[in-house]
Amino acid sequence: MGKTMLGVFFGLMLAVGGASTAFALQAGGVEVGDLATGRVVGQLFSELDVDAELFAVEIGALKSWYPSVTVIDFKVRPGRPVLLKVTNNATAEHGFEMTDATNSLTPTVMNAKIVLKPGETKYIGIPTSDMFYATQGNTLTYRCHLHPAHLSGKILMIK
Ligand SMILES: [Cu+2]
Repeated sequence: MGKTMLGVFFGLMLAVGGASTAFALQAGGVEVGDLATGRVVGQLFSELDVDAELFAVEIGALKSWYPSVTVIDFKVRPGRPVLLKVTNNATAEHGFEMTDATNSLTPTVMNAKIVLKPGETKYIGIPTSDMFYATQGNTLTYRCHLHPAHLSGKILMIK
């Protein structure tokens, strides 16, 4: 019910904003949770397919999100929400922050941000509307906001 109201609200915002603001659609639908209980736009995470698995890894002194590039092809993919599985395979806490680097300073940008304990796994559900309308280009970047030297990664979207 709450989600439906939110959808109606954003729909109205878009209608009122019209063509004057190309990116008027708010990115409000991103949800972080566990596989068993998480849901996004009314759909349980457990009923969705995982689009990508991402891992925080430490290789000696090197900290990285792996893999560094993930491609999601929306031309062949059904129109369900995107589900990412993020796991910290390292021995220290690491952050996961995903956003659109091109317009990361605008309030409407798509943003998902969590901190993972060592060994912890979380799921991130993203409505496809957020992937399409809250990003300017075809690239989303994910990085660790706890460690500036921690190597980042990208999701490339084929729209
Ligand atoms: Cu880190």
